[in-house]
Amino acid sequence: MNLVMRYDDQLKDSHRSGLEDVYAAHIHAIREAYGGVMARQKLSNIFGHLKSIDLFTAVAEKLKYMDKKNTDGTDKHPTEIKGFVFDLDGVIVDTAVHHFQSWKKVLKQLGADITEEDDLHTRGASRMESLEYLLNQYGIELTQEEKEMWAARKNDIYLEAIEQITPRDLLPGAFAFLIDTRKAGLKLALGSASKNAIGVLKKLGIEDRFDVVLDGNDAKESKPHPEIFTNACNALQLDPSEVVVFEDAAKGVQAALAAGCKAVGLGDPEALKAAHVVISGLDQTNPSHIIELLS
Ligand code: B16
Ligand code: MG
Repeated sequence: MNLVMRYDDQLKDSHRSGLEDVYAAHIHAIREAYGGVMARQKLSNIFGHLKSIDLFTAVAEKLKYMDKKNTDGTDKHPTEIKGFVFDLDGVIVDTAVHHFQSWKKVLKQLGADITEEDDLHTRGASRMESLEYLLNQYGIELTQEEKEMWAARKNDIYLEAIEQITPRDLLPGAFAFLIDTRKAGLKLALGSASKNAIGVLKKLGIEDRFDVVLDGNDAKESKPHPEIFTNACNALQLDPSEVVVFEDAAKGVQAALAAGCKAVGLGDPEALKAAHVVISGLDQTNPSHIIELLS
């Protein structure tokens, strides 16, 4: 076990699920062998370690399953999926490109040429968090007042870019997927970092399709903080383990996992490798298939 603990930081991205299994099996065996208090003492360093590498929630989830199987003899999967939470930009509509192009124009005015690489850092992050990242990246210093002015300017450019959005701009398969989610009896939420989300949903004609809509006004912290997805689970009255989050941003996937949800990444498998499943778009799958993949 010491060997696993020494190298797991390197393994946790590429072999996350296997690593969780190894820890869960070890903890389970120690509990069986020693019982309550003594087992807790023996395991305290492992628990601390798992928290430090962000695997604690996932391993605890697997343990719940093992404990349940042990006590009632059933092999029922512990986490029946009951709800889906959708990110907006880059999952339902292709506005991610407009966010990036708007930042490009703003940073140009500030004397910097941003690159595609910067998209990885701003995608999914709040407006202010994105600006802070870009200023830091290009060594630009501004007062708080100037930052607010440039953030507002970025938003004006973005709003102008999305002015003409219509239901035709829904990403392929998105509308059908929302309908099928409802038909499958699942609850639906939107969990976007964008303060413009409701306006965009209205332009797309899908503002009534969700049980709950949470946007950039409903969380103080920016993804990868789990707040927006924790709030979405609470609003849906579901345990995070019963919820699947659909995200196009690595920061969003991290936020979903940190909230204890399952994560489906949409886009580049390399950038989204922490997700439980990565697909290229909602047109490639359907709700039942996703549930099957995650069970
Ligand atoms: P706004 P999502 C996010 O939306 C975007 O991915 C991110 O690029 C943007 O900075 C953020 O919304 C804030 O957007 O400036 O409109 O408030 O992907 O979480 O739906
Ligand atoms: Mg997004």
